[in-house]
Amino acid sequence: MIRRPLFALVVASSSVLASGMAAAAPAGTPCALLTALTIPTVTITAATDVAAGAFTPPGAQTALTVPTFCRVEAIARPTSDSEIRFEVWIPPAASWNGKFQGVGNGGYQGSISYGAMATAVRRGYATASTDTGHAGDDMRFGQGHPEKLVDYGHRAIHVMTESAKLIVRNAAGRFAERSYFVGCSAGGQQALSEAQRYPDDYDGIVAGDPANNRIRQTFGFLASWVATHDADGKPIIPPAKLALLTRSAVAACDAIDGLEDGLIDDPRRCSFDPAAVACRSSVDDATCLTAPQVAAAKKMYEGTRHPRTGELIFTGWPRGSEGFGEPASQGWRQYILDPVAPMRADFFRYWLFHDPNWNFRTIDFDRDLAYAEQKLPFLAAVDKDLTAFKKRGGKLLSYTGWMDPVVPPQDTVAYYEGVTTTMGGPAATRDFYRLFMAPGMGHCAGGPGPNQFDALGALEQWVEKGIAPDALVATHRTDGKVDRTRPLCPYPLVARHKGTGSIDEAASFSCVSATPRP
Ligand SMILES: [Ca+2]
Repeated sequence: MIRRPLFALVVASSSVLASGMAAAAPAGTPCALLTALTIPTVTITAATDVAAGAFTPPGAQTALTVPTFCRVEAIARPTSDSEIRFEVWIPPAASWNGKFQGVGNGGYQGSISYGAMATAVRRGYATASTDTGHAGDDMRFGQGHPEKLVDYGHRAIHVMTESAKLIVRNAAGRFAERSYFVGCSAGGQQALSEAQRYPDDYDGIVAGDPANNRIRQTFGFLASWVATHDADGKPIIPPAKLALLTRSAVAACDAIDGLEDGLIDDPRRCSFDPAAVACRSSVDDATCLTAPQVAAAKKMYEGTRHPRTGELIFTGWPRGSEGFGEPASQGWRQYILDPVAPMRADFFRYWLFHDPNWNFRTIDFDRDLAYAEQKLPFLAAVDKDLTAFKKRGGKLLSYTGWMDPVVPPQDTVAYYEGVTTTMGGPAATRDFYRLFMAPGMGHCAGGPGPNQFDALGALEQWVEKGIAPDALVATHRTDGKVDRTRPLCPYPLVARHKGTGSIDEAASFSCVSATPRP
């Protein structure tokens, strides 16, 4: 008799306790206490609550607009030579979308991609970025530090990813439900490297204008610099004539795709010969190209061939990419013509030959290429076998501008076609990997073609709902106003005008098979 009420009371208390536990969010660790985590080889140096509003990243002049988040700063040292800085930003439980997003880097820059992190956290993601193990873009960081090169090549992104997942788990009290990686340029290489080397890291990967063929691209930069500079190192083609080349190439090839819209749908179909605008006399004026200028442009299109076998070492740059905008980045100036020496020549000096006095004119495109591919394979991401990534259910969404003057789009297409062959054909590849080519788009952004689109949104649909992207609707803006929309189609499909409706409206186009190339 005495026990009964007591028993009932105990039961009642436990059920209150149980329902209370079920209703509450899983117990996470308060932000400031995350410094106490003991992840092997990782030191958390700071963990601070950041208030919504303006956040000015270290060393930056302008502030980013951010929601409230927990900012974790950390250093990973997977080897005794490593010093990989990374940050993890975690939204509070109420605004977290339950997902994690790793973001990529640009070029050789050793810096945390704060802008991309702000974009991710605004979208509700927990996010992470790393400096890839060095500061700045001076390539001398790798001299005498072979492990730092591996960190930059691929390890830093992986270590960041594994550590960030754990930090998010501890901060939120549970693991993220999905993980995505988003990157363009060097970030596109990192994206493909993750799919190839660390297939378990991400459920979905966005690889934009990927610089994944890094070793051969570096040889391509050098060959193209030599082909476009005179013996004194002066650029042969002035900027105004780059614009002339683009105008002439577009005029010659615009209609080949069946629609005169100022865009070359597929520059591989364009055989514009710069000799068509050669000067008729010895007078060199702004409306024509001299013989050396014609020869230099042709070499840019042709790419770099192996001196002994004739094999294409690295593809040339597409017709249309010469100079489609005023900034040096919208054409061949930034990476080829403006530099006083071949871009990334320090790759050879400090990473390959360990000879600061190396003269780039002594390069041997036979033996030196073989040596580089033997010694530095960890710097490239060119494995065409994505079986493990496909098998774990991963989805890979890639895109590239057909006017990209930095990473030649033909190389991105060649990688996609190589994977298609390796993975068992187009249908077996489309299941998990799609490539969207953007006519008239430059390197990651910009250009006369529609070049803004939500790749991550399309990937989320694919990963989370099984809805594969059949097109990405891209917009082009002039002075902030949308003046053209157009579907980007999964390669090898192309957007074709239906015959009615505005050529500036995506709805007037459908994705169809391209006619075979001649
Ligand atoms: Ca056209």
